[in-house]
Amino acid sequence: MLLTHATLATMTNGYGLIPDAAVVIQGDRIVWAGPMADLPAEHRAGKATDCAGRLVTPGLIDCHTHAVHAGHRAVEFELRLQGASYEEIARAGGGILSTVTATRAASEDELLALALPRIDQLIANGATTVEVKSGYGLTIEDELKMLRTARRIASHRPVTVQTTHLAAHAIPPEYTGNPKAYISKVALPALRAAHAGGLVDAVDAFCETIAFSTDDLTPLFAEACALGLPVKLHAEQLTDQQGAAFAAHHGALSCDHLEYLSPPGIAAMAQAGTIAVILPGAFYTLRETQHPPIAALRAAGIPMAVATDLNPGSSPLASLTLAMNMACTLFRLTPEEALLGTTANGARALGLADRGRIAPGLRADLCIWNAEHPAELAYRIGATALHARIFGGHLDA
Ligand code: DI6
Ligand code: FE
Repeated sequence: MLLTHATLATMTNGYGLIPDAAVVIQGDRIVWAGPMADLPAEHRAGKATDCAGRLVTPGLIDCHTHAVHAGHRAVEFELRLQGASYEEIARAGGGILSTVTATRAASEDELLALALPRIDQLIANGATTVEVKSGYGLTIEDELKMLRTARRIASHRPVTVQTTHLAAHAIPPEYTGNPKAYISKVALPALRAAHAGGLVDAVDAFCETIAFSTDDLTPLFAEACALGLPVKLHAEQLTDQQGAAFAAHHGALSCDHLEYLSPPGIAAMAQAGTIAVILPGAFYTLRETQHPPIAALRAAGIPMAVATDLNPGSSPLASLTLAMNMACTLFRLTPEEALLGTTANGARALGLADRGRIAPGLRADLCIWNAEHPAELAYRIGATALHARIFGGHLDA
């Protein structure tokens, strides 16, 4: 396949813009990308798709979602608008645990049928790689059910799915007041079984007063390291638990949320090369007022990714371009940082070296947009500008 007359944002050195460019694809790989004038003669013969000046970017990467779950929490949305906080609702047995009840009751086929329309919305806004977490099962079997469902998505839709084990998401009623017993009796055996079944690519946890402490999580992260699985952490979302430093000391791929991140966490992340995943959908939904320390992250040279956090409680958001808009308007990321966050840095947050930029040898996952300039992707609100998407060298029908 040959793309001609594209405005390329290669995402190498910022946007890495190349006007009037061509991209050559063989199989599922990019084999050449550069100015039309330099296109080697042997590649000119391919079947050409004329982009007519349209913007072409890497396929977008959503590195943090909870897209597999049952039920919704619109009633909690109403309660929060009447003044209840996210923590109050969680402590009263709502919140994550209400989604756990609905998810436990659903069959694997039902969960898949509920997840696919959410994945379709992400795809319609340009996603080609989506991370999906467990964490609404909280029994060994229900966590495995969620991970099997996440794996099945990729055989139903043209998208790469990376699965993350998040059994340490909340303490289920059976273990109230006993997080350590929950970790040893459920989270650890679930992790070993998921790993043995090839169901898990990374391990995550929710480090928070309403969930788990770093002390509770030590055996889980030790087991992940022993199994050779990378870790990541929901850190410093609602309070500062020093979770980011804990995760960074375990070589974490990413720390996510980070509204209450403090200087020791920033230093540890910089030292470990941990990516900061910015989730403006949760900040917006919870009407949070504390901003993640963007300027300090930038100053420390910590790469930032941007994701939807698609989930029924704190972020019912299924558009990466809208997440990019929110990251700019709410947190003052530049549009260039926002697009790096859903491409090159989103890939790094998942430990994927084969995507996120447009360069020879990388996967041919591309978006063709009805746009002239890459800043348009973060600038528009709620209207997708996607013209076409290429996944693994195949143009979507
Ligand atoms: N933080 C979040 O924003 C999501 N999980 C987490 O640990 C929210 C999950 C939910 O409210 O259902
Ligand atoms: Fe999350």
